Amino acid sequence: MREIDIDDLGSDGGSSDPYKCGLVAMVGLPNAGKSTLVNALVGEKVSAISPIPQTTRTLIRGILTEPRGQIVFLDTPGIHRLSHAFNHLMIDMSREALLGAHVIVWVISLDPMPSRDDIARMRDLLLPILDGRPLLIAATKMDKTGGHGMIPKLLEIESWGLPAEIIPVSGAKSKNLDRFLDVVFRHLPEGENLFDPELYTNQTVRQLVRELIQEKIFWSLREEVPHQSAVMIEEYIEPEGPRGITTIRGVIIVERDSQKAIMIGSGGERIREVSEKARLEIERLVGGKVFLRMLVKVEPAWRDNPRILRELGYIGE
Ligand SMILES: Nc1nc2c(ncn2[C@@H]2O[C@H](COP(=O)(O)OP(=O)(O)OP(=O)(O)O)[C@@H](O)[C@H]2O)c(=O)[nH]1
Ligand SMILES: [Mg+2]
Repeated sequence: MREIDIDDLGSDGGSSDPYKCGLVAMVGLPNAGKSTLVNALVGEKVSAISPIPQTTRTLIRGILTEPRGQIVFLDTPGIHRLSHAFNHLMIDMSREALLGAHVIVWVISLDPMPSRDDIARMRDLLLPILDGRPLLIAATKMDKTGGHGMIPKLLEIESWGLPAEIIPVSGAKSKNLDRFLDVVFRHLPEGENLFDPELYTNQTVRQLVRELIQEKIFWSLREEVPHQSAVMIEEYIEPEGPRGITTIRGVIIVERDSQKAIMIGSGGERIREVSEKARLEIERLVGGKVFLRMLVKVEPAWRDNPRILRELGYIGE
């Protein structure tokens, strides 16, 4: 997390600028690069990233506090076409973020660019609900286009005629983020911190752990298995002393026996790989040794089952 430097306060001649604070919804199509951008802006991994669309499933808040103000970024599930109840929930979460935000950022991938249909769908969703609020376009993945390749793509976005300032950025390579933040701060309302400035997310450690394990599943498996899986933390025991071990027991839920076999892998190879990769990141998160044990369980049609969706925290009590 960025430290607040007392010398910085007012040292840029901007001491008379009011302190700003607000909610900034980051929305867009699946795989656009929203979570990568939020993590880069906040400087910590608050949200899982993967090459598979629909990685983000819940509303995740990434908090950035600077001498000039506090931004609460709302990372949202990508807006996609609907099927399961679970997918409807994901879209609802994006909509909820959109309705409550002070600034709306449409994250658009420069490479690959979205299709015409997808652009029209997003525009139809966003424009009617702006209600006078500022819309920004974060044209991300600029590192993939090369300097010259970027210009025609930015011009194309401009030709869509949206009432939005367009800022090219790269979440993966942390490019142009300062400029992006300047623009966001310009549009934020005055206000006091919404969250403790020490926090970089409002998620609990358990939720961050779940997000990290889910991310490793997305990276280790392809096709439909990751989407049809979910992680539950059944037991989380804090270490006894400063050098103690955090014990975590969790379950990966899948929909069918065949998926369970894939998730476990031959001789347990796959589940070991997922657990090992997750464990290393969780150790970094908690700052100590971790014992992580994951089991795989079949729960047919869990994505349409309100009881399980509630247990997983995807819907409220
Ligand atoms: N080269 C490059 N790749 C990026 C950048 N941002 C994201 N990616 C890649 O794009 C893929 C999707 O990134 P995510 O951040 O998970 O995208 P998302 O919009 O959060 O996706 P959903 O949660 O599924 O809606 C991953 O493979 C990222 O590594 C970028 O700035 N440059
Ligand atoms: Mg995401």
